[in-house]
Amino acid sequence: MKTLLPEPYKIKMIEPIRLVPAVERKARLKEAGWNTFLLNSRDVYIDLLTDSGTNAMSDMQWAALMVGDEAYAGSRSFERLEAAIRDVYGFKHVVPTHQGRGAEHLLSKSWIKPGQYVAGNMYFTTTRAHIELAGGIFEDVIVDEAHDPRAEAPFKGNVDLGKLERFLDRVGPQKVAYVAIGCPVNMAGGQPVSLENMTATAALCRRRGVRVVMDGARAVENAAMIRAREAAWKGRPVAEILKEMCRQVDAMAVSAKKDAYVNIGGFLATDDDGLCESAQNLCVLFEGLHTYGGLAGRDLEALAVGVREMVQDEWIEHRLAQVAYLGERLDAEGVPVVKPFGGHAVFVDARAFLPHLESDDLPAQALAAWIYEACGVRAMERGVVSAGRDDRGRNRRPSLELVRLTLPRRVYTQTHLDYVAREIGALHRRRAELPGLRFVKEPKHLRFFQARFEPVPARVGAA
Ligand code: PM9
Repeated sequence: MKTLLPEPYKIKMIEPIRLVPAVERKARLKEAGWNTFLLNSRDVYIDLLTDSGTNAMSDMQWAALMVGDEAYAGSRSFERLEAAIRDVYGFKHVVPTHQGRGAEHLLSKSWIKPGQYVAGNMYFTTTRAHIELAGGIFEDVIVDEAHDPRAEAPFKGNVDLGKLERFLDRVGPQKVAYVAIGCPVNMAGGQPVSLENMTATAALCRRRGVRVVMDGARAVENAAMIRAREAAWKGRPVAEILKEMCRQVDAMAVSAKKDAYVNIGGFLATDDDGLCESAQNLCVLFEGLHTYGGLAGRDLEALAVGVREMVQDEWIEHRLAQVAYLGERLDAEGVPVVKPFGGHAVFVDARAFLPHLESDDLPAQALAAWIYEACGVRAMERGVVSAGRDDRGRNRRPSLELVRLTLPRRVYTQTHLDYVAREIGALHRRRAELPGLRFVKEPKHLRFFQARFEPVPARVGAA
C-alpha cells in the first residue's frame, strides 16, 4: 500500500467532532428514518456524505470575503470572478448561480425544447431532474465498463461513440438538444473521461450539428486523472488540461461547491452569445441579478480565489492520493470497492457487500445506514433510491448499487481515513447480520434526499 504524503497545508482553525455512543446512534438513525441525509450533523463523527460545499477554505479565501462588494448591481466582486473563470476555464461569458442545479436549470430551460433528448455519459440526479423539468428525455451513452464495478479500465467515464452515433441516427440530430459530458462521472464512481474521448465526441457532434455541454463540477479532478492516466497528457499541468477540455464544449454548467473549495456557488460558462443572453435573462427570474446569481459579493470573492487555487497541481494531487489511500485501505480490509478509484470518493459495491439482499431491500441505502450505526461515519446511497422512478412510475434499476464515501477537500487527515477503513472492514466481517430497508415515505422529486425507510421486518430478527 502506498504511503500518503503529508497534507500540503497546516491547520489553523478546528471544529470539534464527537463519536456519540452506539445506543444514541441507533436512536438517531431511527429518528432519521434510516436516511443519512436526515441525520443531524452533531450526531455524525466523520462526515463523508458529500464533498459538495463541505470543503475547508484557505486563508486567502477567508481574506477575500472581507473585500466582497455587496452592491446589488455591477459588483466589483463579479468582475473578479468573471476574470478568474475566463483565465482558468477560458470561456467568454459567465452567469453566476446559487449552486450547480441553478446553472442546470438555466441551461435546460434555454436549450431544451419539450420532447427533445439529451444524451450523456450516465445520469446525474439533479441534472436529469432539470432535463425532465424542461420537457427533455435523458439517454445514457456511457461505455459498458462504467456499469461494472469490477472492470478496471482507466477511463470508465468515456462516451461510447458507437452508442452515440447509433442514437443520433435513430432519433435524428434535430431531436437532440445537446450531448452532456460529465467529467468525471459521479454516479459511476467518479470515473474520468479521456481527452481523446472528449475530442472525438465533440468532433462527432460537430459533424452532426449537435451542441456539447460539460458538467464541470469536478472537471479539475478529471484533468488530474487525465494527467495521471492518458499517455499524450502525462505530467502536463492540470491547468493546461482543463483548458483543453473546455475547448471541446459549447457550454459548461458548474457546481462550484466541489473543485473550487467554496461552501456555496455555481455558474454557467459559454462562448455562445445566445445562450448567455437567455441564461442572463432567466437568471433574474430564478436566481437574482446576472452579476450575482443568488450569491453574496463575498461568496463571489471566495470563489474567484478558489478557482485559481484549484488548478495548483500539488493540491489536486494530494486530493487524489487521499482518495486512493482510503480505497486501498478498504480493499486491504476485504471491502468490495469500485476500481479504479475516482477523484472525490471511494464507492463501496453494496451488492457485493450484502449479497444476501435483493434489489428491493435497497442494499446501498441499508449499508449507508449500518455504516453510520456501526461507527458514526456518514455516507450516501448511490443506487436504486437515487435513480428514482421512470415516467411510468416504475423504479429505475441501475446496474450500480453503491455507497459513496466522499472526501471533503482539506478537511480530514490520514488518521480519520484509517478509522473509516478499519470500522467498515469490521462491519464487513459481520455483514451476514445486516438487514435491508424499505420505503415508508417517498417524495416525488429527488427522493433520496427526504425519503424515510424502515428495516425489512423479515430480516430484523437477524440484526
Ligand atoms: N453533487 C454530490 O454530493 C450534491 C448534491 S446530490 C447529493 O455529489 C454533478 C456532477 C454533481 C452535483 C452535485 C451537481 C449539482 C451537478 N453535477 O449540488 O446543485 O455532483 O451545487 O450541483 C452533489 P449542486
